[in-house]
Amino acid sequence: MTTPCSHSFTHAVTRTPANSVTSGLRAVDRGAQVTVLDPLEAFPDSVFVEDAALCLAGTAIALRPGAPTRRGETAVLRPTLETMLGEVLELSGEGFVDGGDVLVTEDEVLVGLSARTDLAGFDALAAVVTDLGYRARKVDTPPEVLHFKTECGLLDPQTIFASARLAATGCFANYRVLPAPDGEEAASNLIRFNDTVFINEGFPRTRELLDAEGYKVVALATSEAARVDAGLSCMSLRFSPG
Ligand code: CIR
Repeated sequence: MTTPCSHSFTHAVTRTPANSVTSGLRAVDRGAQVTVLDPLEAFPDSVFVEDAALCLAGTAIALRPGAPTRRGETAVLRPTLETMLGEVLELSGEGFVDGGDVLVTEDEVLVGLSARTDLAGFDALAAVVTDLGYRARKVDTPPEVLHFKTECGLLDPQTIFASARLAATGCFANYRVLPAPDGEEAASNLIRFNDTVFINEGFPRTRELLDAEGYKVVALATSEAARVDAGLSCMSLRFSPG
């Protein structure tokens, strides 16, 4: 016979969580509603939803991705945007804009000209965001960088985390810039989502720097996305419906 003990057991029962566990009861709901769309086999880069639309001030703007193989992504995304945000605004003309080239701050929309985003695209987007109450500013993306936001991300209304080479272009002159540590430029593409800063995993000095600055940091595994030139921000559209 085993000796009785209040913390000694030989069996336990548990249950695999249901998908609906996200709707479980809680005292305070601190979460966000995350919609995971179905995969689109016809569009190999469609997981990078950020490039096909811009959500701003409770409104969705359909973008026109610069890569020919990505142009159809916007049409497939549009019904979801309409359901969640109502009427989707369109770009006039025939220019191109990838969402990865668009950094939104409190009152400004910085648009990096790049291999994917051209001047006509900037002009069209500038007209739309100006109507929504933002200033649009055209900036440059260094030639060897895919998207403007590949090397920067907003930490708070005044602070931008950016690679030294992007900051050196002077495009963030009106902001406080935290430079990415040398060798950790790929960490620059981070996301501030409510009180959390999500960073790409594998950048210990970036983590240390942001911890020291008082940000709540969560690192996510993105090495598979990096194989197709992508980082964190491109895999979501973040918004609050108006
Ligand atoms: C592309 O080249 O379009 C994709 N393989 C990667 C897109 C990454 N998007 C982003 O950084 N915004």
